[in-house]
Amino acid sequence: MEKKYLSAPLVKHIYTADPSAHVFDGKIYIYPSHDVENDIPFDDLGSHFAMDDYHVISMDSPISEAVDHGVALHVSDVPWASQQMWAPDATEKDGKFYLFFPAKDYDGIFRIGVAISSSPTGPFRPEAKPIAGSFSIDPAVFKDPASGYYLYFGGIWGGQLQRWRDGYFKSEGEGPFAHLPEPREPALCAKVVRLSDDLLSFSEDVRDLVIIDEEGNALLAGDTERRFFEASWVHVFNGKYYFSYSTGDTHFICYAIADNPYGPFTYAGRLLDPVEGWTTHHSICEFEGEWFLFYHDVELSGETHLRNIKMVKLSHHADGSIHIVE
Ligand code: FUB
Repeated sequence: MEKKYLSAPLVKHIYTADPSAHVFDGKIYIYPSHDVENDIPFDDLGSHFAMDDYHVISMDSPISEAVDHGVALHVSDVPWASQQMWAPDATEKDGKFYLFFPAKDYDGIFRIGVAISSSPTGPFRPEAKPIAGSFSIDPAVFKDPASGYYLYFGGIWGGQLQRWRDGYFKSEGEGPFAHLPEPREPALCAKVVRLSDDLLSFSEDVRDLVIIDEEGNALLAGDTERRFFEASWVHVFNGKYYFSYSTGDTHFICYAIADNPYGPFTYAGRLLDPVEGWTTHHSICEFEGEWFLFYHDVELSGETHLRNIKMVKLSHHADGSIHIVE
């Protein structure tokens, strides 16, 4: 059967994934992972995602050409990082641009770092150390007009979230399934924390972002079609906070809604069906009153670790629910 795709890759000369999109000064800026070819065997820890730099992609409008601005940050420029520059995000404050990125430190533990630039396209100058108290992957920075900047993060399996217990990294036990809760236990939560005024540190203890069902019960670890896996994102629509995320091994992008940035968030449904490739990771961005979903699949390569970013229109129904992208 002939394959049909909903939209085309935004760039074709490099492999890109995990697109975090924002509008700065009237233009769209996308902060993706930069996938690279390698010979590392596939495993459930994502070792084959062996990226070592970031490029920033910009678009004057949703129908404009996507422009690659070259290397914005390389792992060799980050004193604390050894490998695996996974999904980043960025924000703007007082004319400066802040790139938040996860990478493994020299002990093999994922941490989250910040790098700063005077331009949204970089180059970004990294801080000497990761954010104190940071761990796991997939940072998403959210600017709440009402209350400041928040960082959402976390990912299970290769993202190591299950290995953090009581503030310590459990080094014993190998493999993605070590330390995961039992199916009848509450699912592991994404994390949320308010950032300091300079955006370089956490201003409070990291909190669990709890997703509850319609009866108010926290989702269980065995509820794999709804529980959080990775790829946090937050947007605000009609005064409500929408937390969207990947369910990982069941390949959905789902969302949950709250009245405040911390939650609890009530599960509300799926917004993107499974794409071609194992991973799915997205962002949601408003441009001149229209909403867009940025996502990835593997149309260009057919290989799970060589992805390409795409975008498509997204619509909210009158009741606040999101029209699923199939
Ligand atoms: O790109 C590496 C990892 O794959 C990301 O951090 C996850 O969200 C998944 O897309």
